[in-house]
Amino acid sequence: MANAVAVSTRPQSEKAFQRARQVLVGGVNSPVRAFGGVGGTPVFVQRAEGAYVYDVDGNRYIDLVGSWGPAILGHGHPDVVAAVQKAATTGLSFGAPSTIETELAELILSALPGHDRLRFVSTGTEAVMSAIRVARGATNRSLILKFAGNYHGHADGLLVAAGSGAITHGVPSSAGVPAEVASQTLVARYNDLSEVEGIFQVRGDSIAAVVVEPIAGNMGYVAPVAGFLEGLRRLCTQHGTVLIFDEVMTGFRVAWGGAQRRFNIQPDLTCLAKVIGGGLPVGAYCGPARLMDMVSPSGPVYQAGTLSGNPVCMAAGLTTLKLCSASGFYESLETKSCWLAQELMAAGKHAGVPLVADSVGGMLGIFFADQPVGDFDDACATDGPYFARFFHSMLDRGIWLPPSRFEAWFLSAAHTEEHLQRIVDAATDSLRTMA
Ligand code: KE4
Repeated sequence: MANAVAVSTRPQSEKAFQRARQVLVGGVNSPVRAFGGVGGTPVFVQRAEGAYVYDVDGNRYIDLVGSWGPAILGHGHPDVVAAVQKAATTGLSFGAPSTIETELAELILSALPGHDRLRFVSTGTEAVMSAIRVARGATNRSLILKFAGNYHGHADGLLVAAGSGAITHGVPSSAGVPAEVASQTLVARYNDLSEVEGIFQVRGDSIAAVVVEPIAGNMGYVAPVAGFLEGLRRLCTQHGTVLIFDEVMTGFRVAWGGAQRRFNIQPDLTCLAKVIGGGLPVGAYCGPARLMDMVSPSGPVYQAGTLSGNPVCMAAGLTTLKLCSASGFYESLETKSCWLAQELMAAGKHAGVPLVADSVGGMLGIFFADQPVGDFDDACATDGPYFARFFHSMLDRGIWLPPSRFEAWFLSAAHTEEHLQRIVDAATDSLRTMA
């Protein structure tokens, strides 16, 4: 078998998992890592370097998870590691302002026209929940509108028809969220502008915010159809609703800045995380001063965080973004992801297996389906069991895919043509032997 590492058992991962689940809920610290979407025992990682992760059994894998997006340079980039080490020698956390926070904020805002204020937090969840609070404070309205299959972190009001680990584990609407909270969240079908228009016709003047993944990556990879995002912009402007682009995944992943730069659409607030932390915990929300200066201590919307703007995390993020700003960086990633998506579709065709793939910038995704996937229902209708078999077949061939069909795949600057060819060879072999 091409690239076969002939791994069918991973005794050290098995052992590690048995021990972990005695003390860690489900043996993991984030549900999607538990392999619930694909079955089997989660693989425990020993270390990661460049395009590779190494498990505790000594197996090496080409990594397409990329820590769910942050590892855009590849794992353990020496410049990022050196910056983190240097920052750590001057203290791990101050609980006071430091100039590197300003430096990273200036760099991020320079990539986002129309945004002139930013607040760092520690996760994407915090970024989105805070942006929603700003929108509610600015409009004095309560309702928010999200899209089925979009995932915006685990704040109560957003765990309604959520994607990513929520749908992977079969709970798109979480227990523990009071009905009165969930009732403040309206849900529409992604890419269905007419449904959104209908909602706005009836309730538009009560909607504080529309929050959307401008390119969806949490129901698998689903691109916006032409006119969808533009329509959201028009409706929000018309009704005085705040348009929030959740670019936690797409920010500095699909372009310098993010999806809003690709589509030339101006949201009112932008949420970021993942790449801007370079692998350390950093999130951010940003927008024009007229909105952001509502946040404490400048305004009445409260939000705070002990480790927000942590200097060591800032060093990782600043070094990462500086390297991403190099000329041709995103073009090179896009060439790789586009080639890989095309080759995977060709492999499916050759094997007689219905497989659709799409890509943008440094992210891509596949579905085992015979037509393009445009929304959450389509994604849920794709062949989950087949994906699970494919996942394990690829893992046994040394290719680490995200362990759920409801996730996007991530490439890095460290993935070479040889790595991509090995992914295609492993997929070809898997599809042939699985037929
Ligand atoms: P965090 O709170 O996990 O940092 O970010 C939440 C979030 C918000 N918005 C978008 C668009 C996101 O994709 C995420 C988190 N993404 C998932 C992967 N699909 C994180 C992986 C996990 O939950 O372990």
